[in-house]
Formats: sequence, structure tokens, C-alpha cells
Amino acid sequence: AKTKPLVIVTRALPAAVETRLRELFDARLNDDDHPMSQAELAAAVASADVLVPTVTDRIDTAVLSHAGPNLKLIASFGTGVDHIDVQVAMSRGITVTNTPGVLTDDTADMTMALILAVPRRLVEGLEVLQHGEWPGWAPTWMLGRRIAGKRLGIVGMGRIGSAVARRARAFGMQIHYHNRRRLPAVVEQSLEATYWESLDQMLARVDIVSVNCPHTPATYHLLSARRLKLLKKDAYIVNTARGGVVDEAALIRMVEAGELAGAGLDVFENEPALNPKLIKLARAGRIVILPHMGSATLEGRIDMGEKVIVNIKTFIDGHRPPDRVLLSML
Ligand code: 8YV
Repeated sequence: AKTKPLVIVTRALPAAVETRLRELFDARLNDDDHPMSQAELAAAVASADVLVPTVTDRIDTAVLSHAGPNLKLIASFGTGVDHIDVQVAMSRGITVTNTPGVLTDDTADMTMALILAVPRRLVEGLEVLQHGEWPGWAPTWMLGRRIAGKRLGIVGMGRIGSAVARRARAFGMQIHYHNRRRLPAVVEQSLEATYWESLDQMLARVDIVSVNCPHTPATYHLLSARRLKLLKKDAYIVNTARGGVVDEAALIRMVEAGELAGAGLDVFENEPALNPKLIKLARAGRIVILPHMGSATLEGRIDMGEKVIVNIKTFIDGHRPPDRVLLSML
């Protein structure tokens, strides 16, 4: 009888997903849910038929050099694949899949939450009350900036960027976007979105920037120190994509110097270690920071797990998995 494939899952997943993984595969789960070391990852790829990593696992060339002859699939739990050296994996005959689509709404909601929270000073207000420091209502106290009528510049108009655009339209914002490819005219019209082929030109004209593109070699520090300087002094920046897309040190300097109104960040260049300057700026009410919670809903995590399972099942059954990562996506 054909034995079940050995599927090594690097982190603990929702119970419903783990139960299903155990039913279908010889699943080795991470019961105490610690982030795996590079040595543990190397050992995992050496023995597994399928590896299920998350964003906390760095599947680099060194780890992949330990890949055993059985490893044919890396079915990542998550959409971004910047933690995996996909090119090296593919050159070793390993297929890589991700989980796009199921976390679009959750991530767009969190983006919208930051787009609202930062200019309207939500966290500052909360903290005033929590510290028992409310001086009482006054006409000129705790004034933020209006969202309606403002220009939102979306960097990366894929699934999540488009979902942010739809939400922001409902809040009365004007949608501008920069993307590798211009959207089809019907889609652009339905989102009432203005396309900017030049990122530089868009940045100079918008009030809030939302980063929604994947992190690839081409988008590393796409929002560089030079480009951040193109923003208006009273502009805000929101990032729910990947920290590496923005030059974080340059962003910090600009907020500190008052050259940028503020920022809402769910992702950072060096997670989970945070630049202490970010924490200082957050304490001072200048920025809002969240610990990579964009897709963190129970429903989302179950859907992601289900997608991982479908990708593995399809692949094991000899078919092309629905969410195969292609080099053209990177
Ligand atoms: C997860 C994400 O936090 O999917 C992504 O790209 O950033 C989030 O959904 C993580 O990636 C899960 O591995």
C-alpha cells in the first residue's frame, strides 16, 4: 500500500486545519509552536515530502541545500513568498505554492483601519483616556485630518490593493494607483481609479500612500529615501505588505524631522525585532504600529490552511496545484 506523504508543518495551525492534515497525510506538526531554527528547517527539508512553512521561516539557499530527494513541494501558509528562495527551490525541482485570495478582505480591512486610525488619531485618543488624562472636550483639541476627499495612492493594485480601493471609495477618497501593469479600462472605471505609470509623480500628489505590493528584488526599498522625499509634508504612509518595500530608516528620519505627517505600519524590515525608534515614535503618538496582524482572523487562518491542503492534495494526486508560484510573479 502507498504510504501517506510526510508533511512537515513548521508552526501550529488552527485545530480544524491540523485535524484535517492528520487525516490526509503523515503530518508532523509543531506542537509547542516555536519558530524553527535554520538547523531545524534544514533537518525538515532533508526528510519531508512536503514542507509547510510560514512567514517566520527563512527557506534560503543554505536550507534548500539540505533538501532530500523526497522534497517536491513547499506549500507555504501565506501569500507573500519573500521568505522563500523560490528560484533556488524551482531549480531543484521543488514546486512552491502560496495561499492568495483568502486573506484579501482581512488585509484590506486592516489597511483601512490604519488609513482611518492614523489621520484621526485613534490610538492617541485611546491612550489619553487610558491614562486618565482627558482634559475635556474643546473645539481645537485632538484634531486629526479628514479622510473624505483625500487622495489615496495605492502602490501595487493586485487583489489587496483593489480591495483597499473599493473600501476607500466608500469613504469618499479619490483613488490613485501605481502598478507594473495598468488595469483593464473596465476595472479601472469600476474602481474610479487614476493610473500613474510614474510612481514618483503619483507620490508627489497623494495625501495617503498605501503599500500593497509583494516584496521582491524589484520592490525592495521601492519607497526609497529619495521617493519618500517626494511626498507632501502632511502626507501619511500605511504599510500592510512587507517592511522591506519601504526604507524604514529613511521613513523614521522623516517622521522624526516632521517631513511626514505620520505612518501606520503592520510590517517591518526586521520582524519581530523592531527598531526602537519606531516604538518611541509610536509612544509619542506620531505613528501607529501593529505586529503583522493584517491577515490575523480565525476565518482567514482556517481558509489559508484549507488552501494549503488543497495545494498539497492536488499536487500529490499528480495535478497542477491551484496556487503554484511562478517566477514571473517575483
Ligand atoms: C501571514 C502574510 O502573516 O500571507 C502573507 O503574506 O503576511 C500573512 O498572511 C503570514 O505570511 C503567514 O505565513
